[in-house]
Amino acid sequence: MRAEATQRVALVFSLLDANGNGVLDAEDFTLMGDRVVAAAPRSDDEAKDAMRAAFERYWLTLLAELDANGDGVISFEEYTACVLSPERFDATITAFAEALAILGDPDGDGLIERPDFMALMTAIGFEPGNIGALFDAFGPTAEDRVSVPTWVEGIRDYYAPDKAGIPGDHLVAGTESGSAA
Ligand SMILES: [Ca+2]
Ligand SMILES: [Ca+2]
Ligand SMILES: [Ca+2]
Repeated sequence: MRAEATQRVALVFSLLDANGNGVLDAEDFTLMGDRVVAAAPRSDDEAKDAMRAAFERYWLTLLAELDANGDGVISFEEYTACVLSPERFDATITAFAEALAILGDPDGDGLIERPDFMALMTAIGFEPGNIGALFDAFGPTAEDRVSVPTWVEGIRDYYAPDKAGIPGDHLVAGTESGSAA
């Protein structure tokens, strides 16, 4: 596994632990779903329901695949195993990525505007400076938008164990100097 992949996974674990108890549990994903949906006030109910459902599916998949000791929560050690067999999470991650990107496209034109992107990614917990760097790395249009498929692919790459120097690495950078490819 690439070091960058380990760093990406560690960051996501810390953000997903929304209730801050040190492990991933069902409540984390309810809290996170509510938080992300609240950051998309212009999106319709269908998109919001899909986002909440995607967070729930995300949790149920983690629980089914990674709870090695069967205690009903996912420790960091258990979580890191997810990057070793990404094929088991591919469908869930893809569904999650699509729900998030569609939530970020309230006017349904297939393009994500920077303020919507910033709002959703801030709700998840990423650093604003890093979110902006990620958006730039996606190569926005002259109108400062990125396509839904670009974001979906970016999320999928984020979870890939063999990827380095990808746009998603910007999210891990503590400062803008940490993102060298
Ligand atoms: Ca937790
Ligand atoms: Ca466990
Ligand atoms: Ca749009």
